[in-house]
Amino acid sequence: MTQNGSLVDELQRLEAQALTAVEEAASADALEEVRITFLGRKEGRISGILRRVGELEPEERPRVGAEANRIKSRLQEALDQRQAALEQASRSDSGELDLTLPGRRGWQGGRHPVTRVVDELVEIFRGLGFTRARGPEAETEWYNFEALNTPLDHPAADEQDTLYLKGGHLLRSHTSPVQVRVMEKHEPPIRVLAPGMVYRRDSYDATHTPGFAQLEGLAVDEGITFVDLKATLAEFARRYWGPGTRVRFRPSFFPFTEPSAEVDVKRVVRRADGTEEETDWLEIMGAGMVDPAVLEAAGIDPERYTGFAFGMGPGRIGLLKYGIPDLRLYLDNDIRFLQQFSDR
Ligand code: 2NL
Repeated sequence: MTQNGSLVDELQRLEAQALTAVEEAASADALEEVRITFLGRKEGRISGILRRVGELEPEERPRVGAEANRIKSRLQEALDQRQAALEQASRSDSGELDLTLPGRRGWQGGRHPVTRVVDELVEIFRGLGFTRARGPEAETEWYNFEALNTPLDHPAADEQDTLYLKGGHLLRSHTSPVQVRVMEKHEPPIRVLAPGMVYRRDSYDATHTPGFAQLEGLAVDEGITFVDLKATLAEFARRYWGPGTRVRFRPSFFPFTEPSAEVDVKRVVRRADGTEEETDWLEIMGAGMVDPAVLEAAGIDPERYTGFAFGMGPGRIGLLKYGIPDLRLYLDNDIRFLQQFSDR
């Protein structure tokens, strides 16, 4: 290879290095460094090579000069482009902010309306000494029925009403099994809440869905009477719906409580003109004294302890609270519905 050829080679290696350095320059200052390093008149590396042109035969000099000029202008072009790109970037992320533009709100999730109601109910009962418990949604016949004084030939345990899984389990049809599990594990005094989803074989229409939220409560201790049940639920109702709320107990039946009652409330609502009006009686829950057979099945001595229990549907309470016309709205996950209950 001639002397000439190796100078041209050196120039081309410099060209490649210079173009990489231009692309990697992250600021105007860095870019100016690159320019000085390669194109600087005195110390620049291209000038350095051109200074050695004198070592070549005279007829070889023009080719080196021409190659150097081509590289210089190519490099200048790359420097200009890179400078424009850096300027553009700095303008858009700091220089020309329009401070008068309205802010952009990010998406933020919110609690499902039923979850909101559950949290409010749990919070009120927490103030009355109850804590929240959880348990499996796939249960055994023992926990869902037999321990609750409900024999398997009872209509509730029928395949018509209950969703059975393969392998002998079923989807719990109430959250009572959670409380049975609590009674098995803990000595009284017990004051526990069991909110959660429950499942029944049902139609899917405005007033029925095969899965819905339930919230049950249980208190077991020495000396608990129906008076404690009435006082607890009346206090709850006044904390949830306001001090003027009236509570009514009507006789009823559940296999797991004796005696049993349906609980109704009459709310005071304020009209637009400021005057007040009482609503009709609304059925909000079922309740009763825990049947001694249920205590016994969970390993609690019914001679020593008594208890009360209640169960309500937070979804149903939400219907009243928010004026929701159709239970299916809770399960459709339509963002236009859910957004109305966002926390902000
Ligand atoms: C309703 C009625 C009720 C209970 C649930 C219960 C639980 C245990 C023992 C005794 Cl471990 N009772 N739960 C009692 C009465 C009524 O729910 O209408 N629920 C939506």
